[in-house]
Amino acid sequence: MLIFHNPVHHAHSGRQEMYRGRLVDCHETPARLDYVLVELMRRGLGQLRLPGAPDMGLLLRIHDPDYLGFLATVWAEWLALDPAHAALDVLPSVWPGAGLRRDVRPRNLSAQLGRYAFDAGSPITAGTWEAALAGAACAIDAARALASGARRASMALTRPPGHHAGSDFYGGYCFLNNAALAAQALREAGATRVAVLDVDYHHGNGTQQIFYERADVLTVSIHGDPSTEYPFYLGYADEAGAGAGLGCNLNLPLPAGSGVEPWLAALQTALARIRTFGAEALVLALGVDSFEGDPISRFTLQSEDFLRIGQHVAALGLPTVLVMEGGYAVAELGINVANVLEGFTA
Ligand code: Q9C
Ligand code: ZN
Repeated sequence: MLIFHNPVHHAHSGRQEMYRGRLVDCHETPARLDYVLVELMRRGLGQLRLPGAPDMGLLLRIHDPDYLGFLATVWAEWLALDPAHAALDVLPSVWPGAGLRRDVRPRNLSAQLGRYAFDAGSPITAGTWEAALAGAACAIDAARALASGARRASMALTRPPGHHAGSDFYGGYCFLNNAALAAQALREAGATRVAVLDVDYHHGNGTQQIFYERADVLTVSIHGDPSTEYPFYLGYADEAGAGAGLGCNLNLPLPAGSGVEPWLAALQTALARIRTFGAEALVLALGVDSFEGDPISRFTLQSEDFLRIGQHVAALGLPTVLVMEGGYAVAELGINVANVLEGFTA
């Protein structure tokens, strides 16, 4: 398996996220990817590749131009406000939420942050854009590596993650939707129908939004019930897609505390839908925060269970792009991700 890894992911390193009235240390850290890379190499599970330049045309078919312009310039704007900002991260503190919803575009930077961010947990740092852009290139290149038909699977090993980012918004530690970019690249390389299977603990709200009205990309997500779990406002079972995309979104929420049995039952439901959809290629949005030891999530999967996930997904027999998403039990992260790859390739 070719593994496109993000060589500049360290450039994105948030300090703190807002949680229950405090700024707490970020969970989404550079060390995460280092652990995965070390374990994959230790087990000989793939060949590393560097991404090429990002295809901005493809990025613009998934993300809004104003949003990309904002991400590209926000750090410079932040510094222009005050040179002392160099030592601080950018976090929003005001939103066009309850009572303020109107389609205006204020010049003020705080106001712009509130338009594009949906939480105060996703700090932007000096290297966020550079890291996210290189990650997008990993996802696109991983998809194109399959399109040649020579290989069964490839991986985009990157951070920041992507599945919470939509066409024109960020949040949940995500800025560019790597899985959506991979799916779009597969479509443009000739796959008539593509499925995105999101197994991260959190609902893939960004991917859902991007493809919600499209019939050519099926989005399926297995996640903690949003009535108690982040991102709370989307991820319910009745969100089925709209317009031409009606029936092409499947949410499989499970109660917090669920273990591997209901999880694997949901996976079988997901795989059956992907088969009836007639997907010709698959993107696996691979978060391993369903692990019992995850500090911010509440499923109870064990490290061995990730082998089975890899085996079941491989049984679809589809060309597959694995895209790294969440997982915050840093010490076990490499083992859990490597187990998925090992199960997949077994
Ligand atoms: N202090 C991904 O897994 N914060 N994003 C939860 C914890 C948001 C997770 C509160 C979690 C986002 C890609
Ligand atoms: Zn997650």
